[in-house]
Amino acid sequence: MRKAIILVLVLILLFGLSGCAGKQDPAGDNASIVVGFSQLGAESSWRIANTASMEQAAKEAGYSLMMENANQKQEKQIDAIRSFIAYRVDVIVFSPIVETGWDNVLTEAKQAGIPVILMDRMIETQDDSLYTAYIGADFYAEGRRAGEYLVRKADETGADKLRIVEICGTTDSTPMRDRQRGFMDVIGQDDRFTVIDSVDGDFLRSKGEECMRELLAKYGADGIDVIYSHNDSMTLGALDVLESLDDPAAKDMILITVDGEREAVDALKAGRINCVVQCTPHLGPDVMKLVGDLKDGKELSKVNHPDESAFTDFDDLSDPAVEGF
Ligand code: GYE
Repeated sequence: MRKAIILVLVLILLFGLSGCAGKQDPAGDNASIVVGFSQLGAESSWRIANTASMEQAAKEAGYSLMMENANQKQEKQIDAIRSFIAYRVDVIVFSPIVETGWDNVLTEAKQAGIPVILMDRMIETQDDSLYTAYIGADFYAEGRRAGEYLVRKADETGADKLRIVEICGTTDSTPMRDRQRGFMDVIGQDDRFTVIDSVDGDFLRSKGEECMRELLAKYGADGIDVIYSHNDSMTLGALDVLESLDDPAAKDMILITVDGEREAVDALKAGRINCVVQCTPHLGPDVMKLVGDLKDGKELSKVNHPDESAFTDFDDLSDPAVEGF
């Protein structure tokens, strides 16, 4: 009899404890999964929303996220990845600031048997086995969308000579390279369009402002018809400068931007920007899904792109679906 009572007590205790553990940790064994995440910086609203998305999604999935922010320095990202390897995290997720220079550190991760997911930006390498999967936008398609908008604008307004200035994102980063390539592939052979200058704005609002000042000093507002800027932060910086001028030519410029943050979409609605090509920063849930698939031993598709489109002044901008992040 005593034995039976003890057994019942032990069972109650065991079930009680596991019940408690279940309540405190709804994700169960996910909590033991450590994801090392090297974010490249905090250069734009896109990046800040992307970091928040990663943090939120990791929390919801119940994974432990070990995050390092590299403040736009490749060496810092390499150090962070090395520290994740030393810590023996389960998965490394990173957003490479530029495309080249990763082979050594990723070979170290591979030798340590730690899978690597590239988030947002790509790397250039001869050895595709250095990363397990890529999740991020199709930047080439984004560049094409920007070009297609401009072609339509020229068709509809009958413009036959448009002088374009391009404000580029971080040199040698995937979005910079591919947004440029996609755009040029659409407009490059059409003689209505000439890119008169292409400058580096490093994806920063302050630099967008600086670039605009320099471009205006060089060409004057009436020497520029179109601004194609690789992200909203730089566009908004350029717009601040344009709007501080009391010059109708500055107001007439066609502005094409990429990302889709709220301030840019609001500026589109207010008629101050003409086209916003979307690029979603909300990649966290998809990244955590890949981490889960890895944990379950599933095969991952190598390249994963979210669905994206563009908002333009040809659209019905009162549609509630037209909103920024
Ligand atoms: O467009 C820009 C950010 O890599 C897609 O980086 C990202 C880009 C984004 O700084 O705003």
